[in-house]
Amino acid sequence: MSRILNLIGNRLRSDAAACPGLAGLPLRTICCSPRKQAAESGASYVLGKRWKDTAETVVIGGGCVGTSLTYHLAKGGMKDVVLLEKSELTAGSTWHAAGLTTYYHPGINLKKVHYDSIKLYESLEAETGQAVGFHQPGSVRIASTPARVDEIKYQMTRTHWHVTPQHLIGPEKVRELFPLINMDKVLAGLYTPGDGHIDPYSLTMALAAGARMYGAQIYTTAPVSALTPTADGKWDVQTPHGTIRANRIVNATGFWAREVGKMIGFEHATIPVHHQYVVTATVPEVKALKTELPVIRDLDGSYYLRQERDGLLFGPYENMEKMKLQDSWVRDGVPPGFGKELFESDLDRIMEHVEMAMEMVPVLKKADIINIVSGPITYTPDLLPSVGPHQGVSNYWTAIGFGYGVIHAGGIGKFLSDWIRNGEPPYDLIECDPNRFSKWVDVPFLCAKARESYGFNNVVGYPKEERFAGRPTHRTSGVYELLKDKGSMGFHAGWEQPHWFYKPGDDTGYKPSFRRTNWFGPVGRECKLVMEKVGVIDLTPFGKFIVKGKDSQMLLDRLFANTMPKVGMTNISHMLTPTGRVFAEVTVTQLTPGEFFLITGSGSEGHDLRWIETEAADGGYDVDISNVTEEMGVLGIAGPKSRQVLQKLTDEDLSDAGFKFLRCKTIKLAGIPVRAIRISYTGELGWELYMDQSNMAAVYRAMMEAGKDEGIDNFGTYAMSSLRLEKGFRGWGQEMNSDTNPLEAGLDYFIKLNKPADFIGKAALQEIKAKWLKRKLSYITVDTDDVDPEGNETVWHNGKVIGNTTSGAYSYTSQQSLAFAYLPPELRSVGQKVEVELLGKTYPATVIQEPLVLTEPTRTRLQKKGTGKA
Ligand code: THG
Repeated sequence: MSRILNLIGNRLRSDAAACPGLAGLPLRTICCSPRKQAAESGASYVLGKRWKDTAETVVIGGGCVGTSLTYHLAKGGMKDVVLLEKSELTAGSTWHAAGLTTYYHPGINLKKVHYDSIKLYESLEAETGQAVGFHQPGSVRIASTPARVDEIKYQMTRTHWHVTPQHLIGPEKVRELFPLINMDKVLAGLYTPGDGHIDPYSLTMALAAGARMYGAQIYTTAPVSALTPTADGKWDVQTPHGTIRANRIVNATGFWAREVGKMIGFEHATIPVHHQYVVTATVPEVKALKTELPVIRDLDGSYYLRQERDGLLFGPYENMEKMKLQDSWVRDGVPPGFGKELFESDLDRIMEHVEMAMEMVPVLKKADIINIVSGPITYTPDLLPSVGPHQGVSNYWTAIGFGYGVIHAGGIGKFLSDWIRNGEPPYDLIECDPNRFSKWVDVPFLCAKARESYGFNNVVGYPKEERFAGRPTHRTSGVYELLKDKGSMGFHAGWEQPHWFYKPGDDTGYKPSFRRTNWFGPVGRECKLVMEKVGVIDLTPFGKFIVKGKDSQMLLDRLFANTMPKVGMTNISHMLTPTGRVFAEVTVTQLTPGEFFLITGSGSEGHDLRWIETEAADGGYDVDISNVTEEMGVLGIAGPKSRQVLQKLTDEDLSDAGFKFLRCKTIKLAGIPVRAIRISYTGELGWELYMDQSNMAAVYRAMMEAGKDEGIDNFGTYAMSSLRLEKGFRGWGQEMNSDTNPLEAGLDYFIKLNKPADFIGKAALQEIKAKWLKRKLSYITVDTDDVDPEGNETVWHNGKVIGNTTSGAYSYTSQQSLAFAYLPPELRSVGQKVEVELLGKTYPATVIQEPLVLTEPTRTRLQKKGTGKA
């Protein structure tokens, strides 16, 4: 180690001034001084290329992401695709990236992105004639604690129903694959063949070559100086060489994304962080190897390590206190002209990880470090990129916030190109929707979250993971102060919402686990409360919109597959994509003639709003759309005694005849006006009460006081999830999303193919209906022990993968584990036995009839029938 430190002291500088030192950078890294290529004089030519005045799509930013998008658009047949790069291709974060590629991603959808990237990178050289330096020695994620082994098993069941190959291997196999490892701490490994690394510079050049080959125009030294929307929804993209009129623009500008966003009034949620990696000189033991070492990720040491020529390269992720943010770039802007430059390296900051790496791979102790690269990479609050059309403006798309740009570039370029060309996303990628962030993200939040995300890069990924940095934001409901110390809070779209509540004797706080943990008992208590008495829940995070105006009914009839409710009524309606998949699930209420109130889940506020606004603008509808999410608070009250409690606070007739299921009325509760809808996602008798945030505390206190005799209490979202599952209610983003059609999701009841309006997706759905469905949502019980399904697990039958769960929970009412799962039609009849994989074991599961527990309206109907009153 002292040798390394000496070397650092004497030889190492990796900032731009020490440019010649970069000769030791990985072979494929090019010199850091930009080629001095001035634009040719005259406005109509740039670098010898004729300037185009118009374009179908202008992609701004020539890193691997922007170049990949340009390649895919052009290859997909789009004419007039232009890429504008302010200095030269790869400048920014691409050129200094470590270039790792992996099939692994803990998310469900991102696995597809990684897969598409790798498949593209494998074939790009043959297609473009440009070498890309792709090495695929495989990778091993190393587990050195029992929790890690569980994490691997947890991840495997989420992977088995994908194409990605993955193997849980023992320590001996780890050593066989990576002979230089010290086995002391190795318990197991997750081996992924096909993983490796690629040369980001060559990759970008190959994508650019491909893009040009398919007809795209790439201009370098073409910085965008202004973006001006035109009256017809297009953009004037201004550069020193001239202006391009574009039908759409895509911001793919990496750490410049905020600067470009500001040109049109957005503060994008991205921030540069300093990422360092260390490159060694030749290591004799590495040189002596016959085959290239796989990439290893020492998760508890929090670094990746791979072979670089005959040496090693390793990159650590420091913890959130130590990591370095480039927050001055957020506050003051990126220094003009920053291109192929690096930051001053700082070995002290990563010393802990260097030591851990030397322990795990002892040859490192003798290795000479020839370079430490410290470059800016962008982070978002949740480490996922922001990819897609942006809400609030027409024809502006983003592909920004990539912490792992090289592995995402290929797949995201394809995803976005498909979406742009086809008008709908090719598959669900809601976690990367740019509209998951909006004005509630401020700079302190962004900084706190980027720190946390960076520091937690290799943290154990538990189900129901909760992260606490930067909370609360200004999105707290009118009862937050009353509830915040009473239970465990969850974070949804910037809001704090209780997961579950504490009682004396409970083991409190956030105790994550792959198995049932401290909330398991208390959530059962809350389910019982709602099933037998009455509970109150803060539902403020719902996204809430008002759509009104002359054409409102016409617009909604076009957007939704259900018939629009009459005045004073509510229904559940789905927005479908043109190919008939479920883009959104919304409850719709007609408040007054032509005035509609739309309510969606917290995670889809901006996602749904953007879709509605785009259709309204593109279709020329005369409507007024407003987002009332923040000003409006929501309390849910549910349970057999909820009517009795509410009735004490109002003169309004709340009887079943006076206030029917799925009706909406403005009533006064304890003298306070609230909009009440008789609906409850618990399936029990209940109301949702919409009111001004400032009235929430008073209404909450009045209900708690009025309900004392009935045993009223709080419940949280965990109980809600279990209760809705018992009733067979589907959840958007789980049972249905833009990967599923409503017929396979069993939503037929809400889809009105015979309604006169030609709603989006209708024709496609008619076609789907005429065909045989390959899979259908099924309802299963799972015979587990101390672990419950939570969704996305593999379903097996006779040793074969036959499907996947979509959500799961323990049903306290029926005392068994429950899940929804997609199964092939021949294996989904009631009584069918299948198996669900959980933490490396398969558990017996049985297809059952829906629902397991009757909902209140159904129960009421049945009871009435039973007593002959129906
Ligand atoms: N409340 C409100 N809006 C919402 C939700 C909510 N929007 C998003 C999401 N949740 C919508 N999901 C549902 C799904 C089912 C039901 C309510 C919201 C429901 N279904 C009954 C059933 O299936 O039996 C009634 C259906 C019917 O008869 O039409 O209640 O929770 N405001």
